[in-house]
Amino acid sequence: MSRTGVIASLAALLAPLAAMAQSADPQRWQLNMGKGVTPLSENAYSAHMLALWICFVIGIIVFGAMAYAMFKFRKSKGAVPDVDFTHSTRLEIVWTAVPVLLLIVMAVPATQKIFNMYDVREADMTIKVTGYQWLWKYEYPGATPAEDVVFTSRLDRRSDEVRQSGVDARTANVPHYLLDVDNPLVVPVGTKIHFLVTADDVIHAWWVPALGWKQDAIPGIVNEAWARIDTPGVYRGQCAELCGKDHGFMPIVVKAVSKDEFKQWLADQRAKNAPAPVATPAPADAAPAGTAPAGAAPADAAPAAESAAPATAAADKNAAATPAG
Ligand SMILES: [Cu+2]
Repeated sequence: MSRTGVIASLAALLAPLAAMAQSADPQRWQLNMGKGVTPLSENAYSAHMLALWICFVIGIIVFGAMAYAMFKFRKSKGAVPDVDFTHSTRLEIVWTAVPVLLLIVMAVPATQKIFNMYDVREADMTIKVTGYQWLWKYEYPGATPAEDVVFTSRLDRRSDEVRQSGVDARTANVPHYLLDVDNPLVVPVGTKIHFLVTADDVIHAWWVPALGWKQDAIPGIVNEAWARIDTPGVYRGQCAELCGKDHGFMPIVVKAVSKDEFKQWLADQRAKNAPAPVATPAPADAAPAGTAPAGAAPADAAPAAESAAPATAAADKNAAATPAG
Protein backbone atom coordinates (compact mmCIF):
# COMPACT_ATOMS: atom_id res chain seq x y z
CA MET A 1 0.00 0.00 0.00
CA SER A 2 1.26 3.46 -0.84
CA ARG A 3 1.90 6.01 1.89
CA THR A 4 -1.22 7.99 0.94
CA GLY A 5 -3.21 4.74 0.99
CA VAL A 6 -2.07 4.06 4.56
CA ILE A 7 -2.93 7.58 5.65
CA ALA A 8 -6.33 7.38 3.96
CA SER A 9 -7.23 4.10 5.64
CA LEU A 10 -6.07 5.41 9.03
CA ALA A 11 -8.22 8.49 8.57
CA ALA A 12 -11.18 6.30 7.59
CA LEU A 13 -10.68 4.23 10.75
CA LEU A 14 -10.51 7.28 12.99
CA ALA A 15 -13.34 9.31 11.41
CA PRO A 16 -16.18 7.55 13.26
CA LEU A 17 -14.19 7.98 16.47
CA ALA A 18 -14.27 11.73 16.07
CA ALA A 19 -17.87 11.88 14.88
CA MET A 20 -19.25 9.70 17.65
CA ALA A 21 -17.53 11.70 20.33
CA GLN A 22 -20.02 14.50 19.67
CA SER A 23 -23.19 12.84 20.97
CA ALA A 24 -24.10 13.39 24.61
CA ASP A 25 -25.60 9.98 25.28
CA PRO A 26 -23.90 6.72 24.27
CA GLN A 27 -24.80 5.50 20.80
CA ARG A 28 -24.96 2.00 19.40
CA TRP A 29 -21.50 0.88 18.20
CA GLN A 30 -19.94 3.96 19.71
CA LEU A 31 -16.19 3.47 19.91
CA ASN A 32 -14.93 6.49 21.75
CA MET A 33 -16.17 8.06 24.97
CA GLY A 34 -18.69 10.87 24.62
CA LYS A 35 -17.82 14.53 25.00
CA GLY A 36 -20.79 15.15 27.29
CA VAL A 37 -22.42 18.48 28.01
CA THR A 38 -20.62 19.89 31.06
CA PRO A 39 -17.18 21.43 31.64
CA LEU A 40 -16.27 18.34 33.69
CA SER A 41 -17.20 15.95 30.91
CA GLU A 42 -15.14 18.07 28.49
CA ASN A 43 -12.23 17.79 30.93
CA ALA A 44 -12.57 14.03 31.11
CA TYR A 45 -12.81 13.87 27.34
CA SER A 46 -9.72 16.00 26.71
CA ALA A 47 -7.66 14.07 29.31
CA HIS A 48 -8.76 10.85 27.64
CA MET A 49 -7.97 12.11 24.13
CA LEU A 50 -4.51 13.33 25.16
CA ALA A 51 -3.67 9.90 26.60
CA LEU A 52 -5.24 8.16 23.62
CA TRP A 53 -3.19 10.11 21.07
CA ILE A 54 0.02 9.57 23.06
CA CYS A 55 -0.73 5.82 23.13
CA PHE A 56 -1.48 5.94 19.43
CA VAL A 57 1.84 7.60 18.55
CA ILE A 58 3.81 5.24 20.85
CA GLY A 59 2.04 2.28 19.23
CA ILE A 60 2.95 3.47 15.74
CA ILE A 61 6.61 4.05 16.70
CA VAL A 62 7.07 0.75 18.59
CA PHE A 63 5.28 -1.53 16.13
CA GLY A 64 6.77 0.38 13.18
CA ALA A 65 10.30 -0.09 14.55
CA MET A 66 9.62 -3.77 15.21
CA ALA A 67 8.25 -4.39 11.73
CA TYR A 68 11.09 -2.42 10.12
CA ALA A 69 13.74 -4.34 12.09
CA MET A 70 12.18 -7.73 11.34
CA PHE A 71 11.93 -7.18 7.60
CA LYS A 72 15.03 -5.09 6.99
CA PHE A 73 17.42 -7.21 9.03
CA ARG A 74 16.13 -10.70 8.31
CA LYS A 75 18.49 -13.69 8.06
CA SER A 76 17.68 -14.42 4.41
CA LYS A 77 19.03 -10.98 3.52
CA GLY A 78 22.31 -11.91 5.20
CA ALA A 79 21.84 -10.05 8.48
CA VAL A 80 24.31 -11.02 11.19
CA PRO A 81 23.43 -10.57 14.89
CA ASP A 82 25.56 -8.10 16.82
CA VAL A 83 26.64 -10.46 19.65
CA ASP A 84 28.88 -7.89 21.36
CA PHE A 85 26.02 -5.45 22.02
CA THR A 86 24.93 -5.51 25.68
CA HIS A 87 23.58 -2.07 26.51
CA SER A 88 23.62 1.55 25.58
CA THR A 89 23.66 4.09 28.40
CA ARG A 90 22.43 6.81 26.06
CA LEU A 91 19.44 4.73 24.95
CA GLU A 92 18.58 3.81 28.52
CA ILE A 93 18.52 7.47 29.51
CA VAL A 94 16.28 8.24 26.54
CA TRP A 95 13.76 5.49 27.21
CA THR A 96 13.52 6.49 30.86
CA ALA A 97 13.29 10.22 30.27
CA VAL A 98 10.71 10.10 27.47
CA PRO A 99 8.03 8.22 29.49
CA VAL A 100 8.69 10.48 32.51
CA LEU A 101 8.15 13.54 30.33
CA LEU A 102 4.99 12.04 28.84
CA LEU A 103 3.63 11.29 32.32
CA ILE A 104 4.29 14.88 33.39
CA VAL A 105 2.56 16.16 30.25
CA MET A 106 -0.52 14.12 31.21
CA ALA A 107 -0.38 14.57 34.99
CA VAL A 108 -0.27 18.38 35.10
CA PRO A 109 -3.58 19.01 33.29
CA ALA A 110 -5.16 15.93 34.92
CA THR A 111 -4.38 17.29 38.40
CA GLN A 112 -5.88 20.68 37.56
CA LYS A 113 -8.98 18.90 36.27
CA ILE A 114 -9.35 16.85 39.44
CA PHE A 115 -9.15 20.00 41.59
CA ASN A 116 -11.79 21.56 39.38
CA MET A 117 -13.98 18.47 39.65
CA TYR A 118 -14.17 18.67 43.44
CA ASP A 119 -14.58 22.42 43.61
CA VAL A 120 -18.24 22.71 44.53
CA ARG A 121 -17.92 26.31 45.79
CA GLU A 122 -20.02 29.14 44.41
CA ALA A 123 -22.80 26.86 43.25
CA ASP A 124 -26.02 28.53 42.15
CA MET A 125 -28.29 25.83 43.51
CA THR A 126 -28.29 22.49 45.33
CA ILE A 127 -30.04 19.23 44.55
CA LYS A 128 -30.02 16.29 46.92
CA VAL A 129 -30.12 12.84 45.35
CA THR A 130 -31.02 9.81 47.48
CA GLY A 131 -30.86 6.25 46.18
CA TYR A 132 -33.37 3.62 47.27
CA GLN A 133 -33.94 0.05 46.14
CA TRP A 134 -34.92 0.78 43.33
CA LEU A 135 -35.65 4.40 42.62
CA TRP A 136 -34.20 7.86 43.16
CA LYS A 137 -35.47 10.69 45.31
CA TYR A 138 -34.66 14.27 44.29
CA GLU A 139 -34.89 17.23 46.64
CA TYR A 140 -34.61 20.90 45.69
CA PRO A 141 -34.24 22.80 48.94
CA GLY A 142 -36.19 26.06 49.00
CA ALA A 143 -35.66 29.16 51.11
CA THR A 144 -38.10 27.68 53.63
CA PRO A 145 -39.12 24.03 54.13
CA ALA A 146 -42.46 24.90 52.52
CA GLU A 147 -40.62 25.71 49.31
CA ASP A 148 -38.75 22.40 49.14
CA VAL A 149 -39.55 20.39 46.08
CA VAL A 150 -39.29 16.65 46.67
CA PHE A 151 -40.24 13.82 44.36
CA THR A 152 -39.21 10.30 43.43
CA SER A 153 -38.11 9.11 40.03
CA ARG A 154 -38.46 5.50 38.94
CA LEU A 155 -38.49 3.29 35.87
CA ASP A 156 -41.37 4.22 33.56
CA ARG A 157 -44.32 1.82 33.75
CA ARG A 158 -44.17 0.87 30.06
CA SER A 159 -40.56 -0.39 30.32
CA ASP A 160 -41.47 -2.19 33.52
CA GLU A 161 -44.46 -3.95 31.92
CA VAL A 162 -42.38 -5.07 28.98
CA ARG A 163 -39.51 -6.34 31.11
CA GLN A 164 -41.89 -8.39 33.27
CA SER A 165 -43.96 -9.67 30.34
CA GLY A 166 -41.21 -11.84 28.87
CA VAL A 167 -41.67 -10.18 25.45
CA ASP A 168 -38.49 -9.48 23.46
CA ALA A 169 -38.01 -5.79 24.22
CA ARG A 170 -36.61 -5.17 20.72
CA THR A 171 -40.04 -5.99 19.27
CA ALA A 172 -42.05 -4.08 21.89
CA ASN A 173 -41.42 -0.61 20.45
CA VAL A 174 -40.59 1.13 23.73
CA PRO A 175 -38.42 4.15 23.04
CA HIS A 176 -35.63 4.39 25.60
CA TYR A 177 -36.42 0.96 26.98
CA LEU A 178 -35.18 0.77 30.61
CA LEU A 179 -33.76 4.29 30.24
CA ASP A 180 -36.90 6.27 30.92
CA VAL A 181 -38.46 7.40 34.20
CA ASP A 182 -41.79 8.74 35.41
CA ASN A 183 -40.38 12.00 36.83
CA PRO A 184 -37.12 13.27 35.30
CA LEU A 185 -34.73 15.48 37.20
CA VAL A 186 -35.30 18.94 35.74
CA VAL A 187 -32.38 21.38 35.87
CA PRO A 188 -31.64 24.80 34.38
CA VAL A 189 -28.87 25.23 31.82
CA GLY A 190 -25.90 27.50 32.48
CA THR A 191 -26.24 27.03 36.25
CA LYS A 192 -23.65 25.54 38.59
CA ILE A 193 -25.58 22.83 40.40
CA HIS A 194 -24.20 21.37 43.61
CA PHE A 195 -25.28 17.75 43.97
CA LEU A 196 -25.46 16.00 47.34
CA VAL A 197 -25.58 12.27 46.78
CA THR A 198 -26.56 9.70 49.40
CA ALA A 199 -28.61 6.52 49.84
CA ASP A 200 -31.09 5.19 52.32
CA ASP A 201 -30.65 1.42 52.15
CA VAL A 202 -27.68 0.02 50.24
CA ILE A 203 -24.91 1.59 48.14
CA HIS A 204 -26.01 2.94 44.78
CA ALA A 205 -24.18 5.24 42.37
CA TRP A 206 -25.67 8.13 40.46
CA TRP A 207 -24.25 8.20 36.96
CA VAL A 208 -25.17 10.22 33.90
CA PRO A 209 -22.33 9.85 31.36
CA ALA A 210 -23.08 13.19 29.69
CA LEU A 211 -22.34 15.02 32.96
CA GLY A 212 -18.86 13.49 33.10
CA TRP A 213 -18.92 11.97 36.56
CA LYS A 214 -20.28 9.13 38.65
CA GLN A 215 -20.87 9.54 42.36
CA ASP A 216 -21.39 6.79 44.94
CA ALA A 217 -24.60 7.07 46.95
CA ILE A 218 -23.72 5.59 50.33
CA PRO A 219 -26.06 5.34 53.34
CA GLY A 220 -24.82 7.60 56.13
CA ILE A 221 -22.43 9.53 53.88
CA VAL A 222 -23.21 12.58 51.78
CA ASN A 223 -21.00 12.80 48.71
CA GLU A 224 -20.69 15.90 46.57
CA ALA A 225 -20.39 16.69 42.91
CA TRP A 226 -21.29 19.51 40.59
CA ALA A 227 -22.48 20.06 37.06
CA ARG A 228 -23.16 22.96 34.77
CA ILE A 229 -25.04 21.84 31.70
CA ASP A 230 -24.62 24.22 28.80
CA THR A 231 -26.83 22.52 26.21
CA PRO A 232 -30.55 21.97 26.79
CA GLY A 233 -31.55 18.36 26.28
CA VAL A 234 -32.39 15.04 27.86
CA TYR A 235 -29.49 13.05 29.28
CA ARG A 236 -29.84 9.50 30.51
CA GLY A 237 -27.97 7.40 32.98
CA GLN A 238 -28.30 4.49 35.37
CA CYS A 239 -27.43 3.32 38.83
CA ALA A 240 -23.81 2.25 38.57
CA GLU A 241 -23.38 0.21 41.73
CA LEU A 242 -24.75 -3.31 42.01
CA CYS A 243 -27.53 -2.68 44.53
CA GLY A 244 -29.81 -5.68 44.40
CA LYS A 245 -31.99 -7.61 42.00
CA ASP A 246 -33.47 -4.54 40.31
CA HIS A 247 -30.16 -2.68 40.03
CA GLY A 248 -30.56 -2.61 36.26
CA PHE A 249 -34.00 -1.03 36.54
CA MET A 250 -33.36 2.30 38.24
CA PRO A 251 -32.49 4.63 35.36
CA ILE A 252 -31.82 8.36 35.62
CA VAL A 253 -33.16 11.01 33.28
CA VAL A 254 -31.90 14.58 33.48
CA LYS A 255 -33.85 17.18 31.55
CA ALA A 256 -31.90 20.41 31.08
CA VAL A 257 -34.16 23.34 30.23
CA SER A 258 -33.74 27.11 29.94
CA LYS A 259 -33.63 29.11 33.16
CA ASP A 260 -37.12 30.53 32.54
CA GLU A 261 -38.61 27.11 31.88
CA PHE A 262 -36.96 25.84 35.04
CA LYS A 263 -38.39 28.69 37.12
CA GLN A 264 -41.83 27.90 35.77
CA TRP A 265 -41.41 24.18 36.44
CA LEU A 266 -40.23 24.83 39.99
CA ALA A 267 -43.18 27.15 40.64
CA ASP A 268 -45.56 24.49 39.29
CA GLN A 269 -44.02 21.86 41.55
CA ARG A 270 -44.31 24.16 44.57
CA ALA A 271 -47.93 24.93 43.74
CA LYS A 272 -48.62 21.20 43.45
CA ASN A 273 -47.00 20.47 46.80
CA ALA A 274 -48.44 23.45 48.66
CA PRO A 275 -50.70 22.49 51.57
CA ALA A 276 -54.37 23.04 50.85
CA PRO A 277 -55.51 26.51 51.98
CA VAL A 278 -57.31 26.66 55.30
CA ALA A 279 -61.00 26.35 54.45
CA THR A 280 -62.60 28.32 57.28
CA PRO A 281 -60.49 31.25 58.44
CA ALA A 282 -61.28 32.24 62.05
CA PRO A 283 -62.96 35.67 61.96
CA ALA A 284 -61.46 37.40 65.02
CA ASP A 285 -57.82 36.26 65.17
CA ALA A 286 -57.35 35.70 61.45
CA ALA A 287 -53.86 37.14 61.23
CA PRO A 288 -52.10 35.18 64.03
CA ALA A 289 -53.95 31.96 63.23
CA GLY A 290 -53.05 32.35 59.58
CA THR A 291 -49.36 32.65 60.34
CA ALA A 292 -49.17 29.82 62.83
CA PRO A 293 -50.49 26.96 60.67
CA ALA A 294 -48.52 28.21 57.69
CA GLY A 295 -45.33 27.87 59.71
CA ALA A 296 -46.39 24.59 61.32
CA ALA A 297 -47.58 22.83 58.20
CA PRO A 298 -44.21 22.42 56.46
CA ALA A 299 -42.65 20.99 59.63
CA ASP A 300 -45.28 18.28 59.60
CA ALA A 301 -45.14 17.91 55.87
CA ALA A 302 -41.40 17.37 55.72
CA PRO A 303 -41.27 14.09 57.73
CA ALA A 304 -44.28 12.88 55.78
CA ALA A 305 -42.47 13.43 52.51
CA GLU A 306 -39.38 11.86 54.05
CA SER A 307 -41.23 8.65 54.94
CA ALA A 308 -43.17 8.51 51.69
CA ALA A 309 -40.24 7.41 49.58
CA PRO A 310 -39.09 4.48 51.77
CA ALA A 311 -42.71 3.36 51.93
CA THR A 312 -42.82 3.40 48.14
CA ALA A 313 -39.54 1.54 48.05
CA ALA A 314 -40.91 -1.11 50.39
CA ALA A 315 -44.09 -1.39 48.38
CA ASP A 316 -42.03 -1.70 45.24
CA LYS A 317 -40.03 -4.53 46.78
CA ASN A 318 -43.21 -6.42 47.54
CA ALA A 319 -44.75 -5.65 44.20
CA ALA A 320 -41.67 -6.71 42.31
CA ALA A 321 -41.21 -9.83 44.41
CA THR A 322 -44.63 -11.24 43.57
CA PRO A 323 -44.33 -11.64 39.78
CA ALA A 324 -40.70 -12.68 40.06
CA GLY A 325 -41.39 -15.45 42.60
CU1 LIG B 1 -28.90 1.20 42.70
